Amino acid sequence: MINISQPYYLVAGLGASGLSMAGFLKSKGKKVIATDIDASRTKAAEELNALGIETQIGFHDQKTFNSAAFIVPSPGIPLTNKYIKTALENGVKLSCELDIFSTYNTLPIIAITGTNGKTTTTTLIGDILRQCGRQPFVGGNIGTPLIEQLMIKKTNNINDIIVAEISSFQLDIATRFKPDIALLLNISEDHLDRYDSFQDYEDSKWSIFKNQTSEDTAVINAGIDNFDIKSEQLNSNIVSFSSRQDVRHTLSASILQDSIQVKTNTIHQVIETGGFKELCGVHNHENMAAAILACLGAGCNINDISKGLVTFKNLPHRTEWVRDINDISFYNDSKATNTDAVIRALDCFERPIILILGGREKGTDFSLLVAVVQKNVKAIMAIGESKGQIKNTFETLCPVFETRTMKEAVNTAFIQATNRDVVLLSPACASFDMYDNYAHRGDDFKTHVNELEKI
Ligand code: UMA
Repeated sequence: MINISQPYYLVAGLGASGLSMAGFLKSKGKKVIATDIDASRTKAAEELNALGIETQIGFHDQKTFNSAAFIVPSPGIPLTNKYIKTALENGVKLSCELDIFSTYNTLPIIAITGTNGKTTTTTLIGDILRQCGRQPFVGGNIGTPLIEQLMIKKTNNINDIIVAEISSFQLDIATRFKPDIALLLNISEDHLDRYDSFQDYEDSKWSIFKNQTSEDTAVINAGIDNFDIKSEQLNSNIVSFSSRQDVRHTLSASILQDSIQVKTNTIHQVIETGGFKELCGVHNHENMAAAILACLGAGCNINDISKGLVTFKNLPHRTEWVRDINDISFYNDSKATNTDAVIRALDCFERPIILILGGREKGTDFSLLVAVVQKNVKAIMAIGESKGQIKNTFETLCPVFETRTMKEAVNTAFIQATNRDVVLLSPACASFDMYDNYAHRGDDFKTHVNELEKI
């Protein structure tokens, strides 16, 4: 029987984020109750029970929500959730990871948001900072909750800066989050199953700057729609980058065909991009430009930054080369869960592409891919729940094969491929119809590619 006589924090959702949060709040002497709708989360519950935290697992109880002092929802639970909505209507207060983190954190923060490239840029900034002799904590939406940094024992805590990947879900309910340096990489259609309109999603992304003052830095892609209007409303010190030649704003970094030109008050440097195999395509050069400007803002010198760029190893599942068989190259881009990410991956190749596309769509408009498919996709292997939709959209442009499994998709792609083709898994969809997550999907792709026999 849950004891609701004392004021308590209700932590809703016991994934990575909720689990850390419940433990942290308890360590701060708060009364905490934790709940998860999934009955299989018993291990998480046992962990919390051992800390003296009461749990409700396998169900949510409206009474427990209504009687809380604060609800701390996991980022994956929208505020339209009926238990949360009713409790808020009854006057219960909302809190969240970013606000609680902001209350206790004392380190400078570099925060990265955008629709695509967040994880690559976050990792790149972490690597460059290490090259510059800093000790970053790299976390947030990338996987390790920020709260974990607050739980590191003082004696072991060597971190001197936070590098945080931030999602729109996290930003939506944050009120106090104030990064010293905030990056907005790009905005394109995504998560339209969660937002009422694209404008709501855009507003969420721009809100990363809302608490910044002129002491703080905003690193923004000036090629983003409405950049001029939106950036004028900010109090931040703005530095911008762009690969588009038509932007009016004075840029601190311009992305040209084979180089990035960095121009600040003190620096005028040209960084050649031709040799960066791990970061192919214009989108990755934009990520590099953003990372360079953020690291300059954090006090790194340009030579150390250049060294960090050269030694950078990208993460798996992001246009990751898997194998060549008879000049046919296989790439795993399972992390591409929206159409813009697919456009970016296709941009890396000048060779004909056989594209493996599909999965669980999120309000996805596949017609956004028509132009790029017309340009250099020679066949599509459609997988998952959205395969019918994919066939309808593309069958007049190129052959579309509806395949039942990843193995069938890989094998059929291999049969269709001729020399110099690229077989690219870049699904534009979430993986949850067939897999636990995008990494599981990417690993499955790699397994079947590695099983292919040379002809
Ligand atoms: N749950 C309930 N009630 C509900 C719905 C869900 O109890 O009504 C429970 C589920 O049963 C589950 C838990 O909530 O146990 C899941 O919470 P969550 O989806 O927030 O997942 P976490 O494991 O806490 O992971 C979250 C981020 N997830 C999302 O934003 C969806 C992770 O980002 C992040 O790495 C992690 O916190 C640490 O900060 C992932 C993600 O997909 C990578 N992010 C989206 C993206 O990048 O597009 C935004």
